[in-house]
Amino acid sequence: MKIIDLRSDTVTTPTDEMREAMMKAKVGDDVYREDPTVNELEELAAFIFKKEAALFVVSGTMANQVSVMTYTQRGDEIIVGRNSHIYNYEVGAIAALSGVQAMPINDENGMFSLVELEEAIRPENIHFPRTALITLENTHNRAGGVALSKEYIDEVVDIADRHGIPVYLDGARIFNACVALGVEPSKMVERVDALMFCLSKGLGAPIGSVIVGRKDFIEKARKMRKRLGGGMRQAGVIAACGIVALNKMVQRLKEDHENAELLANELSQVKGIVVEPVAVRTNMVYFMLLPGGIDAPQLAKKLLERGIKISVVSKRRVRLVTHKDVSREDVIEAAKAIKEVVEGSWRDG
Ligand code: TLP
Repeated sequence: MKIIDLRSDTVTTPTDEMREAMMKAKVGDDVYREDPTVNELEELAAFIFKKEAALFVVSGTMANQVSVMTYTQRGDEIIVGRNSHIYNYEVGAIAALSGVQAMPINDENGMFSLVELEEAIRPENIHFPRTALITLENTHNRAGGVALSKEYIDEVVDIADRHGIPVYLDGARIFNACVALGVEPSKMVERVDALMFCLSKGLGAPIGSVIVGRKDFIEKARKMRKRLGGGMRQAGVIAACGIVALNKMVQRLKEDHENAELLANELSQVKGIVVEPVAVRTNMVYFMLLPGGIDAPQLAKKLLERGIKISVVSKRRVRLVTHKDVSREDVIEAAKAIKEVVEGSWRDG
């Protein structure tokens, strides 16, 4: 049976060009910094974002955690969005690994209220932890894959600067944001201290994320990566796919965005579904299933019987993600199947 997998863009498989690049990659021991392909990927990433240096890591989660470890000391506090990946989907790692606590603030549309942000920063007081870091996420996954503007990011940095606090961006899908908004990646992150982006999501590489920032920060992060057991050896074989991802796979993200828009439009006409609106859509569609009809786990089960995979976020909330391995036709087919199952459940119920 043909499978249409809309659970995540993490399910993408490497292109033929990536497989070829893997086979031909020049390699060395990256802990000695002797892997030419890893070095090339890191230099390319630093160049794209116009930052001093970069560090290749195995996953987005490792990138976020290495960065938090590098910026903080035990007992510090970091400001995170209530719906952010760092706070929700990393197994409590900021507490477990860095020994820091979270100050979660509202990020309903992917953005903090600037007033709330400034109030969340701890003043000097013998009782208080130090606010060591402010984290942002762009695109913001749980807020609907919404792309946040450079202007908003800069406003956050203005506040952070006033208090001398670094800003770190979880840019797992930063290229989606840049393509959707037509902004150069280096412009978008011009004022953040550091960021990470993922190669293994919409860009289609099988493994890997890259942290980008100042040279001294990246040097410390390299040591933290080693501490976590993330020092790799002949990693050029995977870095080679990352180079193809950066050179060849960024511009095509707009197809994913068009497919997501199409999906959102089709689903918004289905009885029993409320598609969540976003200011700037990228490659995600979140929707709610109204009480009275089928719920999200049941919908996932019924669709699976037809070869369609979706993400259940909660009992009535669903996420669909478009990516290079789903076509426009697949999206139309999935929307049709969802309509049949959901509207059918209202008739049957
Ligand atoms: N997100 C995954 C799941 O973990 C939810 C997905 O399917 O979307 N930052 C953001 C904003 C992310 O969305 C993700 C992955 C990560 C970090 C972590 O990346 P990985 O999975 O490589 O550790």
